[in-house]
Amino acid sequence: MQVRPDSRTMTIGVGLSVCALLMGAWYFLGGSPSASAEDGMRSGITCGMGISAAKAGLGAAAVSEPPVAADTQTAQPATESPRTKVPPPPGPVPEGMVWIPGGEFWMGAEEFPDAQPWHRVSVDGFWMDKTEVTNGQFAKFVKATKYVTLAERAPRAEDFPGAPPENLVAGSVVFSPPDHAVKLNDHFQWWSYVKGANWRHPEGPKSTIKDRGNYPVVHIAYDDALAYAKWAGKRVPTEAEFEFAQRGGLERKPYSWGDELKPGGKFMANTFQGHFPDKNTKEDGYERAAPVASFPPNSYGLYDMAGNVWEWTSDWYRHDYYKTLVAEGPLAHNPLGPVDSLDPSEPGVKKKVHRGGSFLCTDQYCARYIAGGRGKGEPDTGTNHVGFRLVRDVR
Ligand SMILES: [Ca+2]
Repeated sequence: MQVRPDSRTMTIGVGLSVCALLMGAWYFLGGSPSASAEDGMRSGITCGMGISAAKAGLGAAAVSEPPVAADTQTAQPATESPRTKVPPPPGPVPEGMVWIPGGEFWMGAEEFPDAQPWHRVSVDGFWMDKTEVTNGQFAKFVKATKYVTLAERAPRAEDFPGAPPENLVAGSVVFSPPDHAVKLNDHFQWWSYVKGANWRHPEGPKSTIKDRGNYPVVHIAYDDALAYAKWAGKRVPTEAEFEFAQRGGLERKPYSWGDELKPGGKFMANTFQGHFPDKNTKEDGYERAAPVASFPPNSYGLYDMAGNVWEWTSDWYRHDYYKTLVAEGPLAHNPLGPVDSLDPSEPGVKKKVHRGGSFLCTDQYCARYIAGGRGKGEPDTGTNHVGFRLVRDVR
């Protein structure tokens, strides 16, 4: 599999203008440097913004890897959520998966412009990985196939005309928070292209996944997820399948576990607490990704369907897709997403939908741990808060 020249070329070619567009979009959409939580949700910003711009630095903007603080490990006991009645699976349960029965549901979220309007969707039943794919699982795949992820491949000179050869270094985009409060419209303040960052070295070359075998694999590009899926005999879920599974049978609830962010004062997902992006108080126990299944599962038995790391879906991202879908009829069955992609904050950059939010989501900034919240990213770009999980059809 090759690096997609269209995407990376576009990114490096328009790096500075992308930044300008981001800033322009921010103000156009009503944002301000002292954005409130409501601003953060309504303006359409996500905690992934600025990633393209950071990547455009390829080498030139590479920074030393950020220090890795030890997690406080105030472990959350993974107690069960109240379970809805789930029909029995159609056959033997594949290892590590759970049966998602399929059905009809309300899809959307009133908190975000690109997740409106609410609309009726139905999906067929499918198997889904209980957890995000882990480093340990991905290592088995790499050992068996010798697969090399996109972040481990040096960018090709022909894809980046004009870039100095010394800048064409393999790496990936890493969350590198400043040590002081910054304006939330300057994404360069917390995303950096780090030479040598990849799934084996999530925060940079000196970091390691030793003792992180049960953490979600990160720095996974969409094509990396496809390659793993082919090997595993599975596929990337559609956006509708992800949301159906995420909601766990609960109708139009803000969270995959119900109505409250912290029922009984208990954290239900790995998100960001404190002051974004400079001070993570990690009250939930984790500064970055947590081991999978560190928090309670939803009613279908799925872990980390909110927070921890963003997960790829197979749908192209368009901010207006739900409006189009509603115009086509009262019920969409197994929708596959739009045929093209449009993110108004970065027009011309094709993106796939991310789902679930990450350890960087906070009510101060993007809040997309809320059920139905949508993220997006270029298919050739993973970061240290993007991973995946897979589904399998009934055979
Ligand atoms: Ca956290």
